[in-house]
Amino acid sequence: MSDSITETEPRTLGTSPAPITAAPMMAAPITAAPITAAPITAAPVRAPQTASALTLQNLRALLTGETLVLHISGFRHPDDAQQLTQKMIDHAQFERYFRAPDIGVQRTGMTFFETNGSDDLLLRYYEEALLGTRTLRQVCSPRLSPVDQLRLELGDLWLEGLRNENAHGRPMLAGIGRVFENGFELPPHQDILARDLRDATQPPLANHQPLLRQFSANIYLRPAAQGGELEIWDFTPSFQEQEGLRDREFQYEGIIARTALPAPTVVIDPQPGDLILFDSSCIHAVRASQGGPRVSMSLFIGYRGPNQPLTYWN
Ligand SMILES: O=C(O)CCC(=O)C(=O)O
Ligand SMILES: [Fe+2]
Repeated sequence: MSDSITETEPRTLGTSPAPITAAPMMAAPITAAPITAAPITAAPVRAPQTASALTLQNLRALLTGETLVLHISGFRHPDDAQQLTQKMIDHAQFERYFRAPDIGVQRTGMTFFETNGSDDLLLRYYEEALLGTRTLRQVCSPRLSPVDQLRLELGDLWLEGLRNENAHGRPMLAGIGRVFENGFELPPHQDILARDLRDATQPPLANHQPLLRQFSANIYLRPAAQGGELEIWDFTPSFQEQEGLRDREFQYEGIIARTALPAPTVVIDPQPGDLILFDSSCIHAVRASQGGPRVSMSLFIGYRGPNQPLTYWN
């Protein structure tokens, strides 16, 4: 079984399907079926790993797909997380995602995912990317931005290095802050660069290689007083399967109906200063939070194999 995320997913149904394949040891894949589909009965298979620091061993286990989620507690000191939360709230500018305006989650810089189908937005993304990266660093100053710390630590461990994802020959955004508005969930979805590239108006560079895996990395600065748990399903539907599971209540077509899903494989209640990394092609969601904004910072990490540099972007 191949476990690569391909970049050749069809733009529309029915053309040269090359789905994202299931992770190793997955439950039997469901077939694409619309709203009437029976609930998926994905068996919980891969366990989360918790640790007090990133190591080459726990990083490798995550990258190779052995671990579903890597939870580093105390990546930043809780006091530090509190100070950074205040800086973010006082100095960062947040807005909702252009592509998901009905979801109460706001981010600092505009992300690549939002450029879909628009030349203007793609241009704007690249024009603002470097400024967005630097602004987030500036907001954290004189403290080290948790996103920068993550880049440094990954670079220390991964001898093949770490570089900007560079899909189009221009620096991509590297790091966002996020606030989750009171009472809003981030509904089940997948984050897959191949799909975002397919939706962009410019093809990637000719030498742009597909990723084997993509990870979401989040550093939690201010978790919600109630709710705000991260839910992950050890299940990676293909593009066609995802379309069959779509929740049409939401504007963004990548949202998956909760009613079509079994209980999540893992539910994590992040604490201030924690770092959590997980395979973002697996369905994941954030439960509705109450009691002040849930504040975090986020970065995608790309993996192309043991002898390739890791990459990062938003
Ligand atoms: O905030 C979280 O816990 C996860 C948000 C998310 O969907 C992601 O980082 O891909
Ligand atoms: Fe996500």
